[in-house]
Amino acid sequence: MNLAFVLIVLKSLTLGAYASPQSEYYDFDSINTLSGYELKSALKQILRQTHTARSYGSLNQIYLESDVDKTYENDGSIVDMYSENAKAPDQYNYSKRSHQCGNYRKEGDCANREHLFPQSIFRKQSPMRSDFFHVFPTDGYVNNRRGRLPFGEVDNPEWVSANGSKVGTNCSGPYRGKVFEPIDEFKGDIARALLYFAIRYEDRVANWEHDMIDNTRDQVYSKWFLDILIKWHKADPVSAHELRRNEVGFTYQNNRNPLIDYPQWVDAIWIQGQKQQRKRQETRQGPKRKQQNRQRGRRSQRR
Ligand SMILES: [Ca+2]
Ligand SMILES: [Ca+2]
Repeated sequence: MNLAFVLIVLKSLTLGAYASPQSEYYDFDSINTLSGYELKSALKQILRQTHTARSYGSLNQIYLESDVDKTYENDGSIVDMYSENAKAPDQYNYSKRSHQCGNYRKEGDCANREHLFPQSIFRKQSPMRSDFFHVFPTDGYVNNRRGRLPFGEVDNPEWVSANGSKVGTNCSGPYRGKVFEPIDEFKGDIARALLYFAIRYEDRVANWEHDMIDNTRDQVYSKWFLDILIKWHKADPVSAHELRRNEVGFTYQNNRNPLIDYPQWVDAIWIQGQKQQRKRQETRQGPKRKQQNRQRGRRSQRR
């Protein structure tokens, strides 16, 4: 092992300004000492202050740059997470000119804009509706099959798309509702996009209704769903396609997905955040529980 390699490893282990060339975007003086949901709220401020909301229509234009396939077949078609076949030729493709819906009756007819966080939940409001980092080009028919289902894991699918995306009852964790499971190649991409959404819009979720969310500003997502997202984030690390998309997104709407830049922030926010909350709860419950135990003890002595 040479010295240069050791130095690179040491740098990549620090949370600070050396971990990524995008470090200038983040105000490390204000976030270096933070963890848990304080880090999340500090990042939210940065994402909000730098975000230039673009029109919903212009997404279709930027996709021709941001989502062109330079990673899988490298054939200039649009990467669609609901039809891309990461390990074999695609069954159908959307080219630069022909990708926009249109009517569709089956897979492969046309592509439209998929809100990974369903737009019906936030009543199509701005800037969520046109936020590049959670709205992706996908096949219209598969998009419609997903509808507003949560993402999840399915072992007994009632429907499977051409690339292997599934619809069926969730089998991961306690939730037993119907879910949509993307292929493994895109599980991390989708998790990081949804976790971005939870940072950027943490102050908007209080009154929204959906099984995915718990309506708190801190955790944002329900425990069962958060567990799946963190699992997917770890199993499918940041890809070259995501790195490229994040750079194009930055030139497009002037903010970034921090979890693509610093994947370790998923743990720093949600794992640490949950730990800190448990600790606070135990501290609060501490004296009360002691009192309850004492009362129980006295009662049993009287008997
Ligand atoms: Ca392709
Ligand atoms: Ca991936």
